[in-house]
Amino acid sequence: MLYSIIDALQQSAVCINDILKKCNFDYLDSVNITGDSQLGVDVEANNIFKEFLLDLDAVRGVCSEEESDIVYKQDSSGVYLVAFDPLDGSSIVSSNLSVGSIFGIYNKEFSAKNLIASGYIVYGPRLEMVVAQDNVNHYFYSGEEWKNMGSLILNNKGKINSPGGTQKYWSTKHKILIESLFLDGYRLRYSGGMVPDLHNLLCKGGGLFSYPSTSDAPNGKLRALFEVFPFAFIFEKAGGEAIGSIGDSLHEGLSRILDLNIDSIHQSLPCFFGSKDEISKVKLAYK
Ligand code: P6P
Repeated sequence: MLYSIIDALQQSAVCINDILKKCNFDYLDSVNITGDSQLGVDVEANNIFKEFLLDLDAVRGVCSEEESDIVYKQDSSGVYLVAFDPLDGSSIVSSNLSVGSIFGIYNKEFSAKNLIASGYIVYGPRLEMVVAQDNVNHYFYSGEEWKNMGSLILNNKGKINSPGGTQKYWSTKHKILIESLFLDGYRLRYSGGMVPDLHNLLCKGGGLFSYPSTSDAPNGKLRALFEVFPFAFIFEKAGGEAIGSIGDSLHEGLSRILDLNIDSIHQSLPCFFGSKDEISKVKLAYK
């Protein structure tokens, strides 16, 4: 049953990849439920995912960054719910940087404990897809078929520092943490696209990606159901860790993201993804 969902996501990826190669990147007059401006291709990608996924018997409903509410099928016997960010990184696609789609497959309920598989698609020099279940499997599209490139595994300690959010609004402890990694020789890799930035970490053996609570965004920016939970699942399956907090992380400790509960489907949270060594440094800095 899960295979039919992965197959539908792969077909969606090929369609969206084709559109990205040919479309203009004009903004629409509309914004989505979280107030993000929308490109025409955001809406097209959203419709492609909905069409392929809602056509499956296994799928009972979907939840998207571009939809205000969960879209349930009438009279469905399906048990799976799919949350997705159809095109993450609209703000950088007009600069022709790599962007991506993110998905999480939930069993019966949109909650971290019910997440059973997740992954993402990278629209880059090559069309690639990563799917995490027991392992983190990496594929590329040859133009005719999806070829398995093997598994992605994180080292215990990496070399990349990928710090998100506006530095002017970072807390003092976050500034000290990020600076300490640079003083330790970590390399800055940050494009502003969650998918390519985290894919880079996974492909290059690890490090730290952070999108913290900031004074201008106390609950972070990245959304739990279709961005943070899927990547938390992926990083844990790749041998790393993912921590964050629901609420004001400036004053509360950080917890394992997949133990957290959300109050609304578009809720965002501060998040840290990385190799074990770097995540232990984050826990210390935020103690
Ligand atoms: P900032 C893209 O808009 C996005 O949602 C993620 O893909 C990315 O990680 C983040 O925002 C970048 O945000 O504030 O660092 O530019």
